[in-house]
Amino acid sequence: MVGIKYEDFLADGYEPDETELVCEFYIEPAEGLSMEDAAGRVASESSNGTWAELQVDQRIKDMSATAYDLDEEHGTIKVAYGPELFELTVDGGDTDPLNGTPSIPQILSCIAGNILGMKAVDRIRLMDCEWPEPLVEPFLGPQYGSSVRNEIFDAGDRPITATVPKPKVGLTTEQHVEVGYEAWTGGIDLLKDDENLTSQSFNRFEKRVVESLKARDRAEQETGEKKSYLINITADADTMKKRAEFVHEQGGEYVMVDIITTGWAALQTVREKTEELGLAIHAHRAMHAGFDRVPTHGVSMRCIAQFARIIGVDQLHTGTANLGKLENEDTVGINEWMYSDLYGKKDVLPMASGGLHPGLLSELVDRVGTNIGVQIGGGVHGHPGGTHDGAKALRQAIDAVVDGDDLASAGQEHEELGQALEKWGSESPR
Ligand code: RUB
Ligand code: CA
Repeated sequence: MVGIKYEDFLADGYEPDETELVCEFYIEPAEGLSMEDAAGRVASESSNGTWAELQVDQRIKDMSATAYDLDEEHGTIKVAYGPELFELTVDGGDTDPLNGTPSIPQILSCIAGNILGMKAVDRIRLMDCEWPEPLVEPFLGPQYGSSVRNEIFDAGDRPITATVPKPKVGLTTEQHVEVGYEAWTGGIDLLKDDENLTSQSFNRFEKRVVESLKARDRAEQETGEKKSYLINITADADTMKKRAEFVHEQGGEYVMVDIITTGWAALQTVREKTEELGLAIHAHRAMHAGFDRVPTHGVSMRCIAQFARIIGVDQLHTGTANLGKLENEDTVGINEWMYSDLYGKKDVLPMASGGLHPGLLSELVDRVGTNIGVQIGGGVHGHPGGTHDGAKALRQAIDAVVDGDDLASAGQEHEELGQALEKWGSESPR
């Protein structure tokens, strides 16, 4: 038997092998503790150690995580976790509920579990992960990814556009459908339910799906363009499966899930279901800021985006590169990660949303490019001419930006865009 205590979880100059999950943490050791003291505690508590020294056999000791690359100046450490710490499929075979099913919840209970509340660190943030192939491979990953721009729409090289009716809750089904129809016929690709609209008394899910998809069909016929609807199925996992089936039966192409509030386990369940049904998943990240807003603590949006991609959402809100109304963490870096190679898994289409309007789109595309979705609520429905004109203005702005025209001259050519620019200029709202 050998002892394992906090110091045993540190290895200067450690070089992880390709099967290990490497996590980068920012840490602020508590008063009286060194960086080494804190790093050893983080690696220990997130793998197989605890505050008391344990006597274990060598096999167990070999499973311990290893903290290394301590950087006092930037407050960062790396911790490497071996594959035995995680649940994989048995012998690389199919998932098996009783024996081996890949699980983001189980991974997070290690790498972002108790350690976030340890007294040994005043602050700790999971900043980034380097994922080994054996851990990623058993997950489905995205079914479409950014190819939805051309598999579901014929968007060419332009961002796809979406709008969420405002007010976000309160509209009756009829009012909601009417807003959708106006938006689609004005030139928008996607109608989107808002994050807190599911099936309240004033706008039930079943009727909204049926009526909205009828309006979608009319809008498609009138415009000759492909239109779709991001239908919020957020609920408990069983209900989401039933709602996804209903969307499919009614001819929908997408479901929308509030991935943080519903949870990673439920998202995995939905992802399995959408594989069977061929539906794309639009991921809304409401509540992410509870984890990632304080830059020195919690779990970064970059990591949240990684979990979402590994499970397999097709579109994810990643911010607006600091334009608009909400705080953003490194949208550009997160988007690059979402497009990057991940053992053959599909990419994810980043959605820019939150306080956008047509006057911001030129700058947005400069910052994040055109392989994105642009989602605008107030900046469409608050147009002086209403939703239909707001939708036209959004489309005019997108087309102008993609053609390399400057927005001001496009605004002189197109009345609706001109009105939007006059109303909102090119400033971000607060
Ligand atoms: C946008 C909206 C979106 C959030 C999401 O409305 O309600 O749900 O902005 O933000 P509006 P994020 O266009 O009126 O601001 O993409 O940052 O998660
Ligand atoms: Ca919203």
